[in-house]
Order: sequence, then structure tokens, then C-alpha cells
Amino acid sequence: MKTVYSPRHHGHSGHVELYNGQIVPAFEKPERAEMIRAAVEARGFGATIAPAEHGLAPLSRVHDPRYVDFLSQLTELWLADERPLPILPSFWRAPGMRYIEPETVDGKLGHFSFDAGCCFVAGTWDAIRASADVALTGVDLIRAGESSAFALCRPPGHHAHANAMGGYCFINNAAVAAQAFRDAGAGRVAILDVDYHHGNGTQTIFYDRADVLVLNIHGDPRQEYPYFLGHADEIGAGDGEGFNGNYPLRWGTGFDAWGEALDHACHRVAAYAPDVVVVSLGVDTYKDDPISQFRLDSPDYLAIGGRIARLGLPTLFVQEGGYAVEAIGVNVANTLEGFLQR
Ligand code: OKP
Ligand code: ZN
Repeated sequence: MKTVYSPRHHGHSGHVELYNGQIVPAFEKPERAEMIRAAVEARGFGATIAPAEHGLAPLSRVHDPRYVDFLSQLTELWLADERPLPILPSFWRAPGMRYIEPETVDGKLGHFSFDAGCCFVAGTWDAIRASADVALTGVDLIRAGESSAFALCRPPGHHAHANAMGGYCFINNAAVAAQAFRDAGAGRVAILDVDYHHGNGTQTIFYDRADVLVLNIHGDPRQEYPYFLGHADEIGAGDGEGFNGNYPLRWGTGFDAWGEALDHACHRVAAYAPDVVVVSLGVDTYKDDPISQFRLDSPDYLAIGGRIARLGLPTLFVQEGGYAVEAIGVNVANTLEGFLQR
């Protein structure tokens, strides 16, 4: 299994987040990707390759082009106003307010975001583009006949909506990849999101579509971020009814219950018989994750990879979260190793 990686993720660094009412260094930091790369390379799964440039067109297949424009122009717009970096949104609409894109940067920031989890620094846009190219190059590998690939994306993507950033996510790399598979001729794509947090962006993007099955195993939104989506009764709508599935689990969940949810989700994937599976691979389900509340341990990730492998389907792993930096590499590498031992 090849790994797709770009050092351009380093441009998204030195940023901050609001955490428990304090401005703190961001949990989603460059060391994460480097720990993953080191661990995966040490196991010798396959070559690490650089992403190919795919441009912005594949991003606009799942995102509003005006949102992609906004991301591409944000830093320039902010600096033109003689403001210091970083950029952090802090104004949002309440239901009942208007959906009209404001002309000024603070208004645009609120219009195109849903929380303060997306801090912009000078290299952020370049890192976002590289991250999407990493996912798209993973798609290319599988289209060229590889049975699996690992897209070491950073920043992550699964919280990003068609027209809004949030939760450390700007462009929804997994959604872009799934759409690219469809555009290349795949009839059905399944997205299995095993990150600790519900993939609200991915769910929303494909909610009314039957051609992309989206399944999420995550912290119950009654307790956990993103709070306002991810309940079990969200099954899809219109043509997409029956093609979205959520497995919300309570704080403290261990691998017994989590693994049962995975097994159920895998049966659903198998019944859907997709041409390809995209795994949104977050390892913030780990017991010592600093912002999460599940209790998976490192050997459990071998079992997760093994269960996904039993589907016997072409599989693109797309990196999402995981914030216990000292264990993130082992946990990701264990998942891939469990998959490869099929
Ligand atoms: C991104 B990914 C709640 C803080 C939530 C945002 C978490 C974003 C996670 N106390 N902060 O899904 O790993
Ligand atoms: Zn997460």
C-alpha cells in the first residue's frame, strides 16, 4: 500500500484554537502528520509518493465554487485590511437570518464557517490544496489498479460542508475523493467514517444521494462535538433515504461496543456492494486522545483494519483526526497493517 504525502501541510502551523474558553495552540498540528508518516514508513507497507496537482475543479464538484473562491482569497482579503494573522471566524447567523454573502471579510468568514475551529495562517490555503491533492492522488492509485492506498491528508476534511469550514476542516477530502471515483465511472461508493467525531460535512454533502453510502461511528452528538448532527435517526432524504447511517456511541465506549458497530456498518457496506470504499480514518477513538472520550487501545486498530479488509473491496484510507501525538502513528499504522494482513 502506497502512502501519498505532501510536506506542504507544514504551512498550516502556528495556528490557535478556542478551547475551554482559552486561546490555545491548535491540537491539529503538523507533528501529527509527521508521526504518522514516520510510523507508516517504518513498517514498510510501500512507497511514499508526492501528490499530483489536480486543480480546483474536483473540489467544486462537492463544494460551492463561491466557497472555494472565498478560501483561495481569504488571506489576501484579510491582509488588504491591514490585519495581523491569524484569521479566526467569530460571527455566525442564527436560524431566521439571511443567507446573503457579505462583502466584507468578517461577514464572509461567518457566512462560510460554522465554528471557530478553522484558524487561517499564511500557508493554510496551500496546505488545504495539497491535502485535497493527496486524496485525489490516492484515487488515481486505485483507479490505476492498486487495491488500496493511504492518503495522509492534513488538514483533515470530514467536518467541512459544501459551503462551510469548521472542526479543523476546510475542504472535505473524503467527499472530494468519493466524487472523483464517481466521476471516473464508479457506480457506487461507500464512505466509512471511523473518526471519533461525526463527519457532519460528509453526511450533509451526500445526504440526498443513493450513489454514495455514508456510514459514521462516532461520539453521540448529545454529548460530543459537532453536537448538532450525527443522531441515529438521520437515514438520508429523498433519493438518499436509506443511504446514510449513524452509530452514535456514548462517552467511555470501548472496543467491545465500538467493534460491534463497525461489524454492523461493514455488513451494510457489503450489502451495498460498492465499487470502492473510502475510509475516513481518524484515530481519536484512542483511550488517551486529549479531546476525545472513547477507550480504544492500540491493538484494536489492527482488528479495525482487519475487519475492513474482510470486505475485499478496493479501499482508500483518508486521514482525518487523532490528537494523541505520541500514539497516532502506531494507531494509524496498526489499522493499515491489520488491513494488509487480510
Ligand atoms: C476534528 B476531527 C469540543 C471541542 C471540539 C473541535 C474538534 C474537531 C475534531 N470540546 N473541537 O474530527 O478529528
Ligand atoms: Zn475527530
